[in-house]
Amino acid sequence: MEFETIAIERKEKVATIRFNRPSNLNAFNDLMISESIQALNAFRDDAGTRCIVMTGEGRAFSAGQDLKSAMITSGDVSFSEHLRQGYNELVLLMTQLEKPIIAAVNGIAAGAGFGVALAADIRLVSPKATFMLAFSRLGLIPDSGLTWFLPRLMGYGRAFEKAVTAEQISADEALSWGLANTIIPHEQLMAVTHAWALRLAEGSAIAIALTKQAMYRAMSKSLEEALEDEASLQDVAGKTGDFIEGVDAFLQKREPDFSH
Ligand code: T3D
Repeated sequence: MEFETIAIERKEKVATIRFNRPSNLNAFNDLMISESIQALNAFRDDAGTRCIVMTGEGRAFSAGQDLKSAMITSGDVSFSEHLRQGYNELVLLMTQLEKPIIAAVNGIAAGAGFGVALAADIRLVSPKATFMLAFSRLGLIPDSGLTWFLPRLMGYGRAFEKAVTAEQISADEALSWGLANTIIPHEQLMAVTHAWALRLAEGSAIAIALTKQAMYRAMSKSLEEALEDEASLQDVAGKTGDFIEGVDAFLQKREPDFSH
């Protein structure tokens, strides 16, 4: 796969997508959105890939929509179409993908870049990472899933405050408000992320896929509906070789091998 705006890498069942427009703080132009979608689809279909990492080249994760792109500067824009065919597709693909995605947040994640970071399943962040809802400074509203993710993760009050003030959220705040899973020293971010990704890659792929599906579905369900969904998905998980291997491993007092 040849890409212009992203760099990709495969190492030991872990695929990495690195946003690669550092001179613009990895702002998303249309090509970077579509290449990210293309790469995610390819890794979804690649049996050898069990976990995906997304990160940014240089000092940013991503500064969001490329404000210098023709899409913005021409003044002749259907935002709704641009969102539907771009960020909405990317965010939905990430959340529906049956493989875990880790965002290694190496620097600022602003606007749609913030949304993309939140669409990952896990966020490992450098102390240099900051998160920013830049939209209000442009007279826009949060998009790319941010109105859905943020109140769920850090509560409506904080989400609304950061949306209307566009103040940056530090790595420490992100950790204490549930946006980040952990903070990792900057120089070790990619090595530690790879270790996390390998751990997920070695887990039961079916159990991870169904857990992701069940949790996203539960967020729009009643408790009764979520319990019922868990029951039917557990039927799927319980009929796999991974369940047999997991029980065998427990009884034989060894680590399970889910590598098939
Ligand atoms: O339909 C739709 O798609 C609408 C959807 C919109 C989604 C959105 O994402 S809207 C939000 C867009 N993003 C922003 O508003 C953030 C803009 N950037 C900034 O506010 C600042 O750059 C940062 C706070 C992120 C970082 O500040 P700082 O001082 O560390 O860096 P800088 O000097 O501002 O930026 C460095 C370079 O990156 C600079 O280029 P230059 O002058 O050296 O040639 C700057 O212009 C460029 N850059 C930063 N952000 C963007 C960008 N270029 C294009 N688009 C950007 N978003």
